[in-house]
Amino acid sequence: MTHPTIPLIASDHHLAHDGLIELVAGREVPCFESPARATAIRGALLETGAYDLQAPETHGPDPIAAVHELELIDVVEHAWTDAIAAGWDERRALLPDTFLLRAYAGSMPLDALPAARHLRLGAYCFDTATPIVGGTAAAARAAVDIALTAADRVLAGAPLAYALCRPPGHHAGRNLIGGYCYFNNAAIVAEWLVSRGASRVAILDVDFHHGNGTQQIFWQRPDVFYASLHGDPGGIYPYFSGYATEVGGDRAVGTTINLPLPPGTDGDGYLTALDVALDAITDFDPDAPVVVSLGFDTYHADPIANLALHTDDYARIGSRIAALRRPVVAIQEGGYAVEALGANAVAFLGGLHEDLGTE
Ligand code: SP5
Ligand code: ZN
Repeated sequence: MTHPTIPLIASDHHLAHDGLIELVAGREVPCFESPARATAIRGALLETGAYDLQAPETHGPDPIAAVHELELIDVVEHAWTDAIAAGWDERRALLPDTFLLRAYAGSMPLDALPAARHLRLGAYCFDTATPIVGGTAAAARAAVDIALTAADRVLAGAPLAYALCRPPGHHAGRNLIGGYCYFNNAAIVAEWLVSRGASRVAILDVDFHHGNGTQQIFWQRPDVFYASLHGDPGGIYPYFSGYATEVGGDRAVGTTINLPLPPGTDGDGYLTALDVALDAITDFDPDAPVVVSLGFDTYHADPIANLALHTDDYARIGSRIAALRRPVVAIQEGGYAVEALGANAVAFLGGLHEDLGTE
């Protein structure tokens, strides 16, 4: 059995999405989502000799607009330049400060917004941890192209391609940014696969956090299955979604499955829940590559999480996903224990690729 190299799609555009801070309970801290994360993963994968580093191909704005509202794209693209034009210091990252909550609107339509897009941020962003700097929009666009290029490689016959996306995407909704996410890379790939002729696409989300954005985007879509394993939102960000009772909208009941995990869940416990998700995907029977939203924040030493996975568990998770016997587009989401990210990516993708084989 031969093992050709695995496409590793990456670019340096993310490096300028830097200098970011976030507010955690009102305290300003360096953003956990840092350029060093991607640098570590890329270095470790290339060191194995098993990966073929490729630049993303430009896919233009249409695939993004197929998933996100134009007004949200406009805010991501222009909040920074509008803030600078208004005199804000360009050495500091931009965060929203006033949020348009459901409770603010009540039954009022409230459809007027400030012309300056930095002043609209709180109508589109749901947390204080999704900062914008000068390089953010270009990095977010590049991450989409990275994900779409990986999907193209799998459509062209590769059993596996890895998209080293930064910023991540699964918290971004149709008209919403948050959780370090601006454009939903995995959702854009799923919609891309549909546009390429798929009638059933499955997304498996193994990031530690619930992918609220992905779930929202496909809530009423019977043709896109969403399965997520994550820390129990009863105590874990994003708090307001990811409960087991959420199973899809009235037009898509059963095509969303949420598997919240208790604190301290280890590799064995994780694999038990993963099997539930994988069986559901097998039953759904996608006719396109499986889209994996891949986070390593399930790691025991992750600074913002509470599960207990170790590096060898990622190899087991990868080979269990390979047992689906379906091609995989793996899209990087979170994971903040920078010193372990490289080894965890090598373990996961190695286990997945080895057991996927090449037919
Ligand atoms: C893509 C992704 O993984 N996004 C996660 C966003 C999480 N942001 C909220 C972090 C809350 C951090 N709580 C810190 C506890 C520090 N000990
Ligand atoms: Zn996460």
